[in-house]
Amino acid sequence: MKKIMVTGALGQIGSELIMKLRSEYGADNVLATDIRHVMSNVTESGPFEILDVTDAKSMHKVAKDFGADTMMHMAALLSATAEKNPVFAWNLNMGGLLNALEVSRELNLQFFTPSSIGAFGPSTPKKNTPQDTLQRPTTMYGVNKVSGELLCDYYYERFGLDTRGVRFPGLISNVAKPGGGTTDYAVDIYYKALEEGKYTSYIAEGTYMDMMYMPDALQAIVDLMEADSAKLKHRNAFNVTAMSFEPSQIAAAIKKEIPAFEIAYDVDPIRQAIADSWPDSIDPSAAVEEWGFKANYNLDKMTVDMLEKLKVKLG
Ligand code: AKB
Repeated sequence: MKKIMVTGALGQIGSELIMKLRSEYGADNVLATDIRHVMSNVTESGPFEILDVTDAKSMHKVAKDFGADTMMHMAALLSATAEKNPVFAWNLNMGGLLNALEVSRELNLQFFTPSSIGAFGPSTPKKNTPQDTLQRPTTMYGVNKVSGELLCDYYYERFGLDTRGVRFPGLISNVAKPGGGTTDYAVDIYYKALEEGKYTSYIAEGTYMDMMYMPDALQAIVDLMEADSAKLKHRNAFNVTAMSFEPSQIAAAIKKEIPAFEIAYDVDPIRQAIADSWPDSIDPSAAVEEWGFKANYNLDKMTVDMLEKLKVKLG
């Protein structure tokens, strides 16, 4: 049985990843770590440790004491927050990743970390963006993500560390809200649809971005980590996506369930500039070919499920 340590366990992905891993591999085999403790399913359903990922010594000790054989490094600042504080973002995103890779090398752990569509930039082909292409991002987050992809490849080539990763699109979930991302509008819109019947989007109509529903994202992580190493030609930064849409299309999908729903626009120039620098849609065929990536949710199916789950959550 695997012994998996997860950093950033109380974040948007971590909150659900921990529960999925605990149900697949056993609660005691999945150690959740985060810089803060907030009483939740994550902290109450299995082992939890406070950990600042910029503290390499503590990270080593926590991983060693737990007897980890796998590291999933999720702690990171998202794109819009990183743009507000680029030096802090560099230190946290790159420092945390380097520490997680070093600890994994020292203890010989299988390693996962997510990259993002943010690793692409304005000169990247915009439509059906290939797996291997031009990457000149113009955001601090993007610079971190490209550097991280290269660093993970380096640890595999140089030290034989079993590093694996995907480029996630915007992730939509009904458990923990994302914080400080550019694609967050596609989560907020569901909350506001139920709470107020309307939503004002900070992303302009016509701005396409890739998205994926959280259950598909979690399954992708498990499938990639379980994949036969010999079949992986790319190891890190696999393009994965389930759908590409722009704000009026998600609004139309919500309108099918809540006919009175209305969308308006009040564009935030910072997040709009980030979105404009990212692809409209990416090509996940390398992930499909090398480890059988598959997404089960399209926009309509996700919308029905999101609204159903959020109705219960919001009461
Ligand atoms: C963000 O918007 O920053 C993230 C991402 C696409 O990496 N959701």
